[in-house]
Amino acid sequence: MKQRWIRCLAVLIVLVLVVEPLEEVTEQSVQQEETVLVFEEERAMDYPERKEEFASVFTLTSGSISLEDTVQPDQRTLSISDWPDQEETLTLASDKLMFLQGESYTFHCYFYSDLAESLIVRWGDESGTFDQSIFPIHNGEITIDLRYSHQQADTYTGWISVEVHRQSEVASGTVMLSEFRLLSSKKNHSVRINQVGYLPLEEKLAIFQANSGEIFKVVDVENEKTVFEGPIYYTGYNEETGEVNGFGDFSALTEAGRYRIEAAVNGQSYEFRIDENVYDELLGSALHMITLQRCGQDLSEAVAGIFAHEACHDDLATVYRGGARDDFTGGWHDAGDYGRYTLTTLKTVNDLLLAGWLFPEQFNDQNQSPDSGNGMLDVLDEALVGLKWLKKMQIDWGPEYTAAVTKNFASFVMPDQDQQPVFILEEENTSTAGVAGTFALASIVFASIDPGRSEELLTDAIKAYAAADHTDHEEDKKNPWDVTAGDYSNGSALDELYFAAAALYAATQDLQYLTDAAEYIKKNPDLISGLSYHEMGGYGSYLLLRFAPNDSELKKTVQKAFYQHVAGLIQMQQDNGYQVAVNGYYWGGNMFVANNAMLLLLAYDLEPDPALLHAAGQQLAYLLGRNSLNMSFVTGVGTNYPHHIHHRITEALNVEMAGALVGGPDESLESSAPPAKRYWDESEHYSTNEVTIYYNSPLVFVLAGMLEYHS
Ligand code: 9MR
Ligand code: ZN
Repeated sequence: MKQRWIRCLAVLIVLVLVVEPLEEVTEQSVQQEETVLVFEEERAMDYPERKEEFASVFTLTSGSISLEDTVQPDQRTLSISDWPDQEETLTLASDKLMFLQGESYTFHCYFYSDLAESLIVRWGDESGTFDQSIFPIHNGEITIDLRYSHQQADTYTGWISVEVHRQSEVASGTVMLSEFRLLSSKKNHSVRINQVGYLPLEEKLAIFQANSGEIFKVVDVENEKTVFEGPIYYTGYNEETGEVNGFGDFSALTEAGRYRIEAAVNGQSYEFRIDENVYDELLGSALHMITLQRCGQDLSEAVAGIFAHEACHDDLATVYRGGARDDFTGGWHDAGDYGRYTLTTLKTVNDLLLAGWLFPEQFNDQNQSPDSGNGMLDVLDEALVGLKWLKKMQIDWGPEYTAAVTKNFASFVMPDQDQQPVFILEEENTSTAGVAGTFALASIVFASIDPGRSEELLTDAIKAYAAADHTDHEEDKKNPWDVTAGDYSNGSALDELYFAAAALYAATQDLQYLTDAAEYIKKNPDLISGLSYHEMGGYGSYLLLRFAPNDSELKKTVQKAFYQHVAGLIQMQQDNGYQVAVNGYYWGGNMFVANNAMLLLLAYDLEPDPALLHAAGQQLAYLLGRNSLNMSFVTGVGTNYPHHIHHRITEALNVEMAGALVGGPDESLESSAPPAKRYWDESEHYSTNEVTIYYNSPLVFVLAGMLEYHS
């Protein structure tokens, strides 16, 4: 926390604003707010640092005018010794304000001067002035209550300025301003929180998106009582969102209940809950989303409800090269399309296996997945769907085919209506090495549950590993010319090979695999942390750190790099206005937010440092609504969530599905909005609004981990 304070003190542009959250702003309510919220004596003592910043939020431009500028908490005095040119003006301006469309703002200020003729207050943004008002002052004082109604689109670079014009006869004297307030007219919901809610013991942060005063309060919505008050720590201008962000910490509030947050101009947050069970239902629906992606089996109404359909893609498929026909049914539809891809299936299986292995308690009778009657946890049962298909995709002597796709994406029909023939695309090193890792991991997870299966998995893993060409294949195999289905690029197979070697070591304790793993790391030290379909090193590192002997050089190397990487994530998070470690805003970026959370939890599993757990929770909070879009990126949960996902089944049926994580903002989309806000809840925007099995699988892991570690 200390670190955060220091960071906050460094913030330059801070304007204290006060909100009137419950009613329209009138002069009377302005008066009330002044005494109630910000400038009460005790407040000043509680938050002295913020007070110092207060009057300095207006930047002064004075040209050739000689003056002394005294800044006090709620007062600014300009003692002017020489104002040579009457044409020249003194300007106080505050920028980086956020004006929201349809919102009204009131600027309040007390002003005294013995040399000013008039004041001009302007509102504007980088494109120019929106509105301006002139106040004659002529040697005296004035209290300004100026209202401005913002009808343009939201602005991220708004400003307000006060221009002082000199009287003709006087060239020296005083200008004094105090009681600055900027008030918003109505209650908006711009305080950002995790809309799904918080576990009682979770670290709880709210994010503020405008210069907005010193404190926030948490109100119990049952009785409208304020149950918590805390300071807002400003983190400065956030280029990604175009906002001045700050955060408030209300972790100390642990009592179950329904709450909202209120703060100055920011208004308030949506209602949220604090409860032990806030994530239970979501964990169920996030896993069930993957169940609903199953291919090649009847999904009965009992299992799938309105999403029920008959077995799809259940004919024999044709191996693209060679033309052999065989049974490649099963697995999951990847995403909004009906393709089935090895790499994304591997990632999904890994995440489900790890969730079931590390957090078995969280999956007992918890969700609506079908019971295969094998006595297995539902999450492992779901992993088996992927594993069985991966086995079908393995060529006898070890290599793994890469995809089962139709030549063109299906039209927007239910999967059992998609009659195009399925083709099996060529084996590839990344897929083969990846499947070796995943099968080896599965053999460990199933060792005590189903020893027979575990042994088989290990045999197939060893076979795949032996078949994987142990060189780095940089170039990807692209789809054949006549196949326009999804094309997952991978790059290097080194990370899959590293994962495979680590997992095989963990499964067999054969030291040769450790030696191999060390070789791969040597070739590329950066491969230790990935948890995606194209970078699988993180799975390997977790297994190595868990199973390799302490005196192994490799373990020491990996440990250092791995913990450096997670420390970097925590740093990235603390430097971000939304307290989220986000590597960028691009197609499927939310997967990386979820993966970062997963990696932090894996690190926490190995070394229970609370900072790791807190950081993981902040990632989840971002996904569930605490972001600049004020949007839960998971369908059906929170207050404001996507309604138009890119997903053939839901589009064909014209219904919504719960528990699916969308891709999130994509800065490559053309827009004047800042990168973090380039998101559209429209089904044709597949880069922002598609859902996939492998965005959801880390979400399943993270929800289960949060529940496990906070109970
Ligand atoms: O091909 C897409 C790739 O460039 C993206 O980085 C990736 C993000 O997850 O998604 C790929 O696109 C789709 C794939 O080709 C077919 N299934 C759905 C995928 C997700 O939108
Ligand atoms: Zn299918």
